[in-house]
Amino acid sequence: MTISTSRFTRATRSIVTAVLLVVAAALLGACSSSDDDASSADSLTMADQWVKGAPAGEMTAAFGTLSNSSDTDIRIVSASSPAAGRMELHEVVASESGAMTMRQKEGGLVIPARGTLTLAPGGDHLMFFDLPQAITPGQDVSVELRLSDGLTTSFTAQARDFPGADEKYSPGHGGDSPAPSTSEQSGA
Ligand SMILES: [Cu+2]
Repeated sequence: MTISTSRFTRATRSIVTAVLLVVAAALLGACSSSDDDASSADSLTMADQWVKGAPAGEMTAAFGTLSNSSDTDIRIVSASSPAAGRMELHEVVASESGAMTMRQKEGGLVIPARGTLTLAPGGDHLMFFDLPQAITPGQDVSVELRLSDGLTTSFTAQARDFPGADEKYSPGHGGDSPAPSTSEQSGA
């Protein structure tokens, strides 16, 4: 009797130990995979986003508020959209003559740790060039953002009619697109 009890206890103990090991392994696994998932792309969100409607062949821009929920700065290095021939990351600055012009933002768009970056007419924006088709109010436009760590994140913005955001375009210093500025000016 004593022997069988002891055997039973030993067996139970080893089963309990095995179960605990499995549970611990599962918890560790869950833990490490959730760490992997908490990437820069997951920490970046876009709110109140919209795109200015524009005719085919023209340029336009997307705006909104980018939020970074992580403890590290997030840098957007490029953007693309099926609605644009190509895209650039822009800022608006006052030229020597005092006119507001837009140009590529050197180093891209940075959303500070636990902070936000507002993209708005007259300020930073996601620039669309060479629209293959008109963007009409109410239409959904998807945009993909590429981050400095190589990850990407996407958002969809609705197009709206907007009379402003007509800053002239001055190709940025050191830019790779030496197009004559006259052909890049907004015709709106
Ligand atoms: Cu622009």
